[in-house]
Amino acid sequence: MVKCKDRHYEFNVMLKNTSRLCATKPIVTVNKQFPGPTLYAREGDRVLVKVVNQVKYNLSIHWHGIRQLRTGWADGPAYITQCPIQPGQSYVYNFTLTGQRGTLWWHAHILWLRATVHGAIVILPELGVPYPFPKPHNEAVVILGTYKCS
Ligand SMILES: [Cu+2]
Repeated sequence: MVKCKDRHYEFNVMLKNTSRLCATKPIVTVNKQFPGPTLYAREGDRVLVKVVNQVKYNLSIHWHGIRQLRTGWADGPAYITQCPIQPGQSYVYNFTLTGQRGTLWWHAHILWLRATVHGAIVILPELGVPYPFPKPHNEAVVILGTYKCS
């Protein structure tokens, strides 16, 4: 029997002072992490992410590449599948990982916020199901991004 879990995450979208190359300035982050937190789940799990908007911009989070089967409203593009989450408001994304595994990513789906509001989603196979390749000795999540100095 397959045991599926609920995976609860809380994403507090907030400012963080960050130094990169040329200057220190506040950037919009999730939980003051840049890149944002890595979300881990197994195929078949239900993912519940409470996004709390603590910045002054409207925003939404898109789960890039996640199949939204009968949960289209959880996909995330602002003004397309949902109204943006307004400052001071929160929204719970609720979707089930079905028929896919591997590493994807999530990102803000509005304006320029995706430049700093993004992170990885690691979908592991169901418990007891091996990878379709020899088990790696080690795994690391790599996130590529750009950061503009202005
Ligand atoms: Cu995307």
